[in-house]
Amino acid sequence: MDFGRSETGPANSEQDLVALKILIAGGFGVGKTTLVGAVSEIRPLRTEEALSAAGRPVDDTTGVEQKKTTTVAMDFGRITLREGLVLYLFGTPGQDRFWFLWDELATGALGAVVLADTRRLEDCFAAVDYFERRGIPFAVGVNCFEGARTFPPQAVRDALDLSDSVPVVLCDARDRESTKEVLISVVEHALEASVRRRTPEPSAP
Ligand SMILES: Nc1nc2c(ncn2[C@@H]2O[C@H](COP(=O)(O)OP(=O)(O)OP(=O)(O)O)[C@@H](O)[C@H]2O)c(=O)[nH]1
Ligand SMILES: [Mg+2]
Repeated sequence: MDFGRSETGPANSEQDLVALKILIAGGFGVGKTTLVGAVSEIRPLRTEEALSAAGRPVDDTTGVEQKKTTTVAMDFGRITLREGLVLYLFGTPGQDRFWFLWDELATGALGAVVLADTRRLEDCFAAVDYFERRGIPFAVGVNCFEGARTFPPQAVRDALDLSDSVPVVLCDARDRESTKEVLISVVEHALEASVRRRTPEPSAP
């Protein structure tokens, strides 16, 4: 699948369609599949498998005890942010044993959402690190589970040692409007980053 600006052909020649690829990443059980399902306008593709007794020692469901399945390849969904601007959402698997899929999923991505749960913030360190190292712009969506203490975005930014330009947005992964806010913030952030990259630094006098 190609992403970016594409000509839509003679029927729609005045209008370009922009399709952007966004990854939804973060630790195990943080709500990635829930987010893609909540916001997608098509029936999301899911690759869920039941959590088994064999995986219990490594699949820590503390805080999400109702969780019965886990993503083993990817989630896929689509949302039209406005006419002519479509986001294709790719949810990553959350467990370390599926890291080998990330490079494939990240190819061609404009940006990423790193979902975080403040009860287990350390679970998203690896995702933050992954996108920082590759220079892929990302926003942090703090999925506010009931019963979890709410921290202001600045406290999460400090705890994750993020630069001031990285958006940190409180959200509810089950709520369409709330997750749309996170997606808009990552698209804006990624577009600003791409403009910055293309604008040459003014040369010293
Ligand atoms: N209360 C509450 N529950 C949530 C929220 N988001 C997700 N859940 C629940 O938390 C569990 C985990 O959600 P998933 O969407 O499967 O998480 P995931 O990040 O895709 O998990 P993996 O793919 O296994 O890493 C599910 O039981 C959801 O119903 C939320 O915002 N609030
Ligand atoms: Mg999942």
